[in-house]
Amino acid sequence: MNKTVSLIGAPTDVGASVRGAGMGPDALRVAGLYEALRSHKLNVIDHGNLAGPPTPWLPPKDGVRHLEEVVAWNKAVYDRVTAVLAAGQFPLLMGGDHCLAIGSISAVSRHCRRTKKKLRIVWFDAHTDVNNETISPSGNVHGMPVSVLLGHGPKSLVGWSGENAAISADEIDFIGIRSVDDEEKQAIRRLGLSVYDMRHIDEHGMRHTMIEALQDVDDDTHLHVSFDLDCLDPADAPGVGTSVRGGPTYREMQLCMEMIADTGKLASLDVVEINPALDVRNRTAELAVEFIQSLFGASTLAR
Ligand code: 6HN
Ligand code: MN
Ligand code: MN
Ligand code: MN
Repeated sequence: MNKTVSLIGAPTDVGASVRGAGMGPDALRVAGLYEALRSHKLNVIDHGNLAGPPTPWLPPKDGVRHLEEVVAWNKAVYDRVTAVLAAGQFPLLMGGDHCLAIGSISAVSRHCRRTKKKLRIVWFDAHTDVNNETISPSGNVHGMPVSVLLGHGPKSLVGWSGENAAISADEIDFIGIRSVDDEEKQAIRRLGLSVYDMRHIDEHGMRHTMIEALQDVDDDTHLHVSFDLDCLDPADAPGVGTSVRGGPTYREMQLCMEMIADTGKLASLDVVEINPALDVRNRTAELAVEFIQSLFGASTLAR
């Protein structure tokens, strides 16, 4: 039976620093995500967009911006991802900003525990998103999801998977990192996170980096990819709110996607931080669709 991919739109910028990521789901639809997946012989269901509160656009309170609205959006994501996984389908979350990974990965974590799968996460990003409400320089929750998933953050966001920590530090690898806040650096060290920053990629090459990141993926693994489009170089992906120069090249990123497809273990995906208001003719969403096709096994020669 062919795999069924469920597209879940979460049109919000509630955790972001600039407006516009809420248009991400439609940008991906306009770029032909549904048709692209269908052309790879996948069943695809577009569930449309989840509903949630508007972004109030207020300053942080107790170190966090829009906590109540962030909780509401993530709850909607958590419930839908849970339902899609329970139905035996592949959840593809179309964000929205990266705070939504709290809901999606909490649901994935609970599912893995229930089905006795080993969870592995690859986090593609320019940033590590491991701030919390006491150290974040901005209060924007899109800079905090990893910390929350590790069990550190506002009470109303922590513990959704059934455990205080949805994931452990050894279950996540970061690729493409080149912007980390000062106190975030200390948190990374304290937590013992595997961060493959751009210097590592420059020195060892993307192939070697991905071999390391994927080394303990086995038959019992549920592999989750959290793909923040600002991981890419802004020359290729200008439509993001927090761009940082010096990212992986187009070919390096294609190689990542192809190596993940080769594992055959990809089981859930977040595609986040696409901001059409900052983009040039939907280029970033179109690029995302290309990479998603590679994640699902498109390759130059094999069919
Ligand atoms: N993202 N480290 C910065 C902050 O505000 O915490 C930027 C975070 C960016 C988050 O792109 O998903
Ligand atoms: Mn991110
Ligand atoms: Mn980022
Ligand atoms: Mn590792």
